[in-house]
Amino acid sequence: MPAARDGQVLVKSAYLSVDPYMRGRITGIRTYAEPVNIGDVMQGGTVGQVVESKASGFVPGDFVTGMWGWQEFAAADATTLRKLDAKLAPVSTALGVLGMPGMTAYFGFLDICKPKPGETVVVSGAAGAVGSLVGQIAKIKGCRTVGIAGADSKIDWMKKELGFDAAFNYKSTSDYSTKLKELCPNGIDCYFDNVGGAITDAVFPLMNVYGRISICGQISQYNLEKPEPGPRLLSFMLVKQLKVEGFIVFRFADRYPEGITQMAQWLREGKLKHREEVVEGFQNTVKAFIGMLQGDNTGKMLVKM
Ligand code: NAP
Ligand code: FER
Repeated sequence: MPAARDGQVLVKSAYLSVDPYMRGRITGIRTYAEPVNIGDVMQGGTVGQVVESKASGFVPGDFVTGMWGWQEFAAADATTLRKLDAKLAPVSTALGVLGMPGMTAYFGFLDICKPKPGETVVVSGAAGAVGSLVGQIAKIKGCRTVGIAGADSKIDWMKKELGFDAAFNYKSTSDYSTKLKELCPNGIDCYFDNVGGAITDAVFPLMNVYGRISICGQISQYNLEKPEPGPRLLSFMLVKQLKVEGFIVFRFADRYPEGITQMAQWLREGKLKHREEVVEGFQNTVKAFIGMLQGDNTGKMLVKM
């Protein structure tokens, strides 16, 4: 059991987040962040309750969110914590729709794709934490929305509950290009890419002139031991005059209050739905993480302690 020092609080975890980026953190390779090494605590977003406080502004019982990772208790610096109001929204939403994935959807789509009413938006990974929100934001902005995901139950949910205009299951579809042409008769203006690989290869040739592509994730590639050779896509960028931009959500950190306020308002107004796939028990965290990478989740995958 850790002990809180001055300026710290002792927190008891309530929810742990499992996210695709964690796969990259355990490769031992440094990117913008240090890798998690063997013996380290696995890093990740967390929600918990204050047990003991040696910091002003926090009292036992407060719900907080932070990055203390996969552990049951932690002594966390108060400066790394954000207090949550359990009356405003269930605290687990701080790891999903009102947290990092929500901000990824909001800023990564609106700021990079700059969608206009009537445009066609394609979203890959469309039934997951980020993609399910992107599709709904696109509808709020008046776009025609087409989603791609890996299970019939996910396709049903996206079309019946989330308002996607069309969607298909990439695991039971052999020719993505023909399917996309059928579902996007006016071509594609915006593509929000969560997955990369063969799905993205099929989207590029169907982009309209001045189309915009937001590269959010490439989950189909995260587990590969060597890079996959792919078709050459830059010619499509040239002749269609596309804008393709990758981003990491943390670049928008100073604008999170705006994003959280807007997403919370859409939730209250019933314009935005969200779903959580909750795995119970700390001992099942690794199972939840691997399951998320394999598509077990509809919406945001969480572990409840
Ligand atoms: P998620 O979509 O909730 O969960 C991952 C999903 O990926 C699975 O449910 C699975 O659904 C799908 N998937 C797994 N392998 C796949 C494959 N080979 N091809 C196609 N789909 C596959 O996860 P998330 O947290 O919302 O993240 C979605 C993407 O956004 C990830 O690529 C992640 O790295 C990225 N992301 C980026 C940022 C950023 O700052 N740029 C921030 C957050 C997330 P199916 O059943 O559909 O296969
Ligand atoms: C993600 C995929 C990749 C993500 C961050 C990254 C915050 C960053 C990769 C790296 O540079 O290590 O889903 O989410």
